[in-house]
Amino acid sequence: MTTNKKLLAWVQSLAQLCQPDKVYWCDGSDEEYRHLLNEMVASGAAIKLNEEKQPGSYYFQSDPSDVARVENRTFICTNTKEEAGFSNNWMDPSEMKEILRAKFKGCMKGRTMYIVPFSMGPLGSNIAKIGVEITDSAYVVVNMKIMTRMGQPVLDVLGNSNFIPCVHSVGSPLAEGQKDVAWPCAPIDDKYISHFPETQEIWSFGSGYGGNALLGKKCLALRIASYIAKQEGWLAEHMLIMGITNPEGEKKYFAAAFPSACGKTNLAMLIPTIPGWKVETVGDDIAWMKFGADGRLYAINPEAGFFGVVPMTSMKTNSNAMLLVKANTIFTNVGLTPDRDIWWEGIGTECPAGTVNWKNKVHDPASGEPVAHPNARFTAPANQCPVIDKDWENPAGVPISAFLFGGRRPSTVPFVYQARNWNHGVFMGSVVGSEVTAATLGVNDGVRRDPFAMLPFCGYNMGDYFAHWVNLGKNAPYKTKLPKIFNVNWFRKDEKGKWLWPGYGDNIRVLEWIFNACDNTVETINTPIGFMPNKKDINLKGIESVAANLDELLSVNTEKWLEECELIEEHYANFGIHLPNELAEEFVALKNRLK
Ligand code: GTP
Ligand code: SPV
Ligand code: MN
Repeated sequence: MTTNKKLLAWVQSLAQLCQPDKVYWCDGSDEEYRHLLNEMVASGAAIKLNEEKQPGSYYFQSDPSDVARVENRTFICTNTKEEAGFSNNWMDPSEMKEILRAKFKGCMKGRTMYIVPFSMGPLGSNIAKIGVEITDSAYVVVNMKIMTRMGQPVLDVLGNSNFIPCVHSVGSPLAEGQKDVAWPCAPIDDKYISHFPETQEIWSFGSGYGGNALLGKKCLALRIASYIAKQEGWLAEHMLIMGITNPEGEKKYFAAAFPSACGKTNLAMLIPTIPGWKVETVGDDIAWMKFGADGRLYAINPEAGFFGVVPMTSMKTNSNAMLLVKANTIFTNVGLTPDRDIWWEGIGTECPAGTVNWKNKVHDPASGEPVAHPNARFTAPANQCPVIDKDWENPAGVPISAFLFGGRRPSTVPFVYQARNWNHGVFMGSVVGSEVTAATLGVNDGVRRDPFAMLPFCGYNMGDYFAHWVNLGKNAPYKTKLPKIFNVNWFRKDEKGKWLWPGYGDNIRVLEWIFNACDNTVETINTPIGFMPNKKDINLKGIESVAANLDELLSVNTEKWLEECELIEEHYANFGIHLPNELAEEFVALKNRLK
């Protein structure tokens, strides 16, 4: 319960607007969680998985049209289009409010309105932010229970203070006596994932999936938070946070920005294939960072759970993720076996006959259709991760030694290189590109630029965001304590399309080099694109056959890089006067070094 007047008045006005049958305040208890899931099992929206194989776990299939974030239906509503920048869909705030008022009017008829108070970041931490999500989806409530700190304890901490209002509806009201479907949602053109950075509000209509609906994640912790962070001088980034300990017992923390479905969760939980090294997980998707009193940059994971890509996860590629999801996990859009267990492509076992695919049809191997949707996800509590870092909930955060940028680049980009200095590192982040993945709908194939992996998540003009990064370096209390910046690429392929690098646990071999480069204990080669390793310093013990690929993995092909520069030119042209001079200068310097 709460006596927060603003909150009470807001809930009342939304109940009037949305006209739900019931209003329910979530307390965040385990009983409530079970109860909601039992209700969804009873209604046919969920299936309880085999208790022996997947204790406490549930299975959902989404509507086939509602399987990922929808970038063309995601809006940043700033006062001017210029403030949103070329990379965001812009709409005038009052125009959008008018559309939303019409959409939300009566949109919860026949449904329950759930009030979900949540904290991004440890409860009561001064870095944390409190939001309240209003939703008509019980699926969203149980996911928010895993992904955030949620319920009455949040209201207790909130007291009479301000919160970030987040309104969500699946956009599918029920007429009198109308039977619900398993996954209600609105048609694609009727979805509105809208953000009002200046007034710090989120309104999401028509989707029940992932970042469209779990509003603490991409909407609050990235789009709204990036806007706040710019004003207040900190960073809200699409980055994993990992602890890495060398055989001598020295520990560092790295934060890495890769676009969606490019390996953050896997890197955060990596199982080293070389002896003596240890990796521990702080977060797998989002990092909020501020300078500490000692001048170092400290990061917290604002989330409390992992919403991870399922396909290709196996005991071989990532046993930590497999152990993480062994119990108390929600699976969305994977396959369901006849004995109510789960199955997906790359799980490492044969698909049992009679397995039902994510579209609820018995799988026909001859059809060529996948069993799991490529963006099928698990939702699992972070504290179930076998390698969760002891400081993952430390409100002060963990000190970051290195930033890693990367994406899926089959050619051109070597598998590791280091920035020459801070601004060069910001330049590297600003030109990150990747092959398009299944994490988003409606984007054409090919390499797309996804600066800092933030293209779909920056709540304001991306050129100003680059300037914020440049300024952060300029104004850092101690320049020498800034994280070093690297670019990595696990996704190089040969002409036949085969991976040149084994990836996953073997990525520790690259992290080892980065760890040593942070301490300047390894010699580097000065190349036109940045500092690179000597071949001998990449530890290939146990994977000697890869040695033949190392030249290719570490090659800087001038011709290809000049082509890359043409693409960067096109990319940079989008920013107009918002492109910081420092980055334009870095680009000129790169071209000169390549000549
Ligand atoms: P989001 O949750 O969408 O932000 O994705 P993510 O960046 O956390 O990516 P994730 O770790 O879930 O990996 C996405 C896909 O890439 C999965 O199918 C992984 O199996 C695959 N993948 C991850 N790491 C590697 C790697 O080192 N090499 C190769 N070849 N594939 C990888
Ligand atoms: C991503 O796409 O980067 C995700 C999944 O982490 S979602 O929460 O749907 O945005
Ligand atoms: Mn992500």
